Amino acid sequence: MKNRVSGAEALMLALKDAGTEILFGYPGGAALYIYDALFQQDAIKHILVRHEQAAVHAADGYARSSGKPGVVIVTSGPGATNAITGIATAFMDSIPLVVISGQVRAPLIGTDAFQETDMIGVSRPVVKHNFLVQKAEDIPDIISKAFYIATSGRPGPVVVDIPKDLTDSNHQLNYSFNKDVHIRSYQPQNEGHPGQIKRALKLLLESKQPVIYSGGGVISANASEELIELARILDFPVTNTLMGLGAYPASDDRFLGMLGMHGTYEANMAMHNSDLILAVGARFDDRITNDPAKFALKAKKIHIDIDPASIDKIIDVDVPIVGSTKIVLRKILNLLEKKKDKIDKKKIEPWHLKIKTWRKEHGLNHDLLEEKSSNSKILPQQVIQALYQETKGDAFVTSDVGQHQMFAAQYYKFEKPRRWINSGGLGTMGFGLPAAMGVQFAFPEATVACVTGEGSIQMCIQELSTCLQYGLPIKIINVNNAALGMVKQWQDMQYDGRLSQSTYQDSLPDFVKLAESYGHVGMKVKKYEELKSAMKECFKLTDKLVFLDIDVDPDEHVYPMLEASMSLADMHLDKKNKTW
Ligand SMILES: Cc1ncc(C[n+]2csc(CCOP(=O)(O)OP(=O)(O)O)c2C)c(N)n1
Ligand SMILES: [Mg+2]
Repeated sequence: MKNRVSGAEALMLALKDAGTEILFGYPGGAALYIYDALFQQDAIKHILVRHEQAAVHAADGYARSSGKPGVVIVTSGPGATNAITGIATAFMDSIPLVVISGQVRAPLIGTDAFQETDMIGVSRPVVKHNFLVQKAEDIPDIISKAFYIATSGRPGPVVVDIPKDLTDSNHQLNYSFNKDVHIRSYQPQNEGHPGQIKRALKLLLESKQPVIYSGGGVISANASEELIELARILDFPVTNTLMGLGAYPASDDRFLGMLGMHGTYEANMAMHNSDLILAVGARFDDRITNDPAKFALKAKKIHIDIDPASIDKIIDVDVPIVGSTKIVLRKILNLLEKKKDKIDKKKIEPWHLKIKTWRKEHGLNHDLLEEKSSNSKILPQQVIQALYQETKGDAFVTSDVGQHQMFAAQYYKFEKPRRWINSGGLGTMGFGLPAAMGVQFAFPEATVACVTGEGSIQMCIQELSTCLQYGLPIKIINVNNAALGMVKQWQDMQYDGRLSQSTYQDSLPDFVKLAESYGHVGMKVKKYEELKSAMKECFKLTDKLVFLDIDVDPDEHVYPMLEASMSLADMHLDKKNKTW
């Protein structure tokens, strides 16, 4: 290796030394020295997307599915601003990303130079941290720190903005890479306070009506095994947030399904009536609590979270434990091992019976797939059930945002973590397809399905071209209700059915032809009778991208649905019935 390298070469070496195997990006003026250095190496593969937003979502899908940080490179100005939605999406869901943005030459910064945007300023509210590189010699250290910050503590996106002149061949530096990062002002607490853990244990052993409420923090810390062990030892029911699905196997009897805005009746009722909530890697956001002043008033609360800022932010808790969900759960398990005689599963039995009654009364109908409607229209829930059946519950499923996302969360039973990939916090339409690309790059042999809507898919449809270039056999399941369904549902329910700008007046494209023009296979399904066979045919084409465009009943709503500003027990159960 050359001793003296340029900033661009140092960047490539540092990315490689930080473990990068794949980069998602799009070139432009301010990044051209970097792209030139990329051209002259073969350690890192680069994926050329068709829009920078998609580069970030793809890196994000790669990170969510593999657990490794996603890496992105974009140019300055419009390249950088196009990346912002993707960065904000990752930030809201605590996904580790390192995003390199080119910047105008250092002497031009602040002069409104061509393609200049203050990326540090623009990205600040939606990153965990950002760096403006000031000297070429700093590049290796900054990259090392960026990966450390992105992946440690509560993970998140880190932006590294690099002025073009620092990557040219005039600046030569001696390259070395320091993996042992130490930042005095940033030291995540992983261990959990032993005193609080003991207090938590006492509450866990006393409770008669407990619920484990677990979220994305269990998945990001790979703590699923510990969660399952704890629930089984204590015989506690478990509910997952939208971000936490898969952390606890959906087929287990103790699983209540998702909670919150479109959570199951039994999950929301169990939370509302519980005497103890063990929150693990979940953050009590508004889609979960409904009115915080009415949230689970009878329950004591234990909150395990890596981010101290999450604790007491929305709901005051009795026992706060700042630490890695994996480490803290393991410590609780170790203590329980010595107190096995104190575990009294009998006293929880009536609670399990109560939950069973709730499930019986208003639980999700898992036999829908077998029920033909009188008009042969396909229900969106049936699409998800057919997908589940065809993939045997073992696919990676990405989704976009809207009704189809909620139906997927409710009806695809996730057994493993990192299989359900969706934009929970920001709710970004356009996420599904590029995220699926990232997943497919992380797992080239795996079955990857993107559940989407005709609205969302059009927000990053250009990525069909990227899929052709790299031969990605993604299965796009377009739940086509010819409307911005979730918007329409709200307008139906809260705005007297005035459908303001939520339908397209017959202007949708022919998705079959569209898929074909991009070089893929397109299939249309209109009738219930065709659904299962079409799904089968779609997944048989293992080496092809298939766009399955399925017309569904446009009048279907997602239920249960919480009534705003009330409690978790105040749900619309269908178009006519509600709980209050
Ligand atoms: C980028 C973006 N713009 C707007 C919204 C608001 N929004 C939420 S759901 C939705 C409708 C989505 O329509 P579609 O993808 O067809 O899904 P459906 O609800 O019909 O299943 C809209 C517009 C959003 N979440 N993201
Ligand atoms: Mg739609």
